[in-house]
Amino acid sequence: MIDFKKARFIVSAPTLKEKPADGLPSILFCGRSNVGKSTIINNLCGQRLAFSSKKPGKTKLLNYFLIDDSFYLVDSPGYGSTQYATLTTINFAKMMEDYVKEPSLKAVVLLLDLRHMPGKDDQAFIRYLQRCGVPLIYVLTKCDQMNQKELNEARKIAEKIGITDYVISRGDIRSLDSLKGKIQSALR
Ligand SMILES: Nc1nc2c(ncn2[C@@H]2O[C@H](COP(=O)(O)OP(=O)(O)OP(=O)(O)O)[C@@H](O)[C@H]2O)c(=O)[nH]1
Ligand SMILES: [Mg+2]
Repeated sequence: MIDFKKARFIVSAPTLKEKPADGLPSILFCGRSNVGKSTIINNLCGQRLAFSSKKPGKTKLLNYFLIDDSFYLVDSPGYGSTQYATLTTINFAKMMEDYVKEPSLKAVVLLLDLRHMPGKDDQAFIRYLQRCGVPLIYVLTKCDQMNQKELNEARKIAEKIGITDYVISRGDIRSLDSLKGKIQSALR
């Protein structure tokens, strides 16, 4: 069993050149700005390691958090055609091109807020990762803010774009355990 609570910040990397050189496996968290990437990393670790904010565009670099001395959870800046995506100091597309070639990348955790239809950027990103053969773990975030009708709607949208296996994230223990299980499997 992985001890997610044994977590510490290691480095903020502007490009993959600055990532830790130990070759340990990494799990990369991606999604549009404000979807909840930093928050879910904090929830997984049970501590406030990653900076989250009400304002989009908070995370600006690749932030490496070492978990249980064995692998990294990597927080990333939001992508997409939002004004906030341009606030980041990294070139997201170029970073991903490099990252998918990294043998250390075990999975991408893709966060989607399906109160809105996924944007073209989300869909292009999903197709890209599928083509590259990177294992994808889908998380539907902010489900705690949805009523049953909205949740059903979100499920329908997910199905429509071919997402059948996903974690419904409400920030509760059950959804976090489910995500931990998927991360653990990806690391095997
Ligand atoms: N209700 C609810 N709010 C959430 C959830 N996850 C994140 N938030 C809120 O959404 C806002 C953005 O969260 P962040 O974790 O900073 O989002 P991010 O994806 O890291 O954003 P960037 O770093 O800007 O790309 C914060 O105000 C969080 O408290 C969730 O599951 N439920
Ligand atoms: Mg963030």
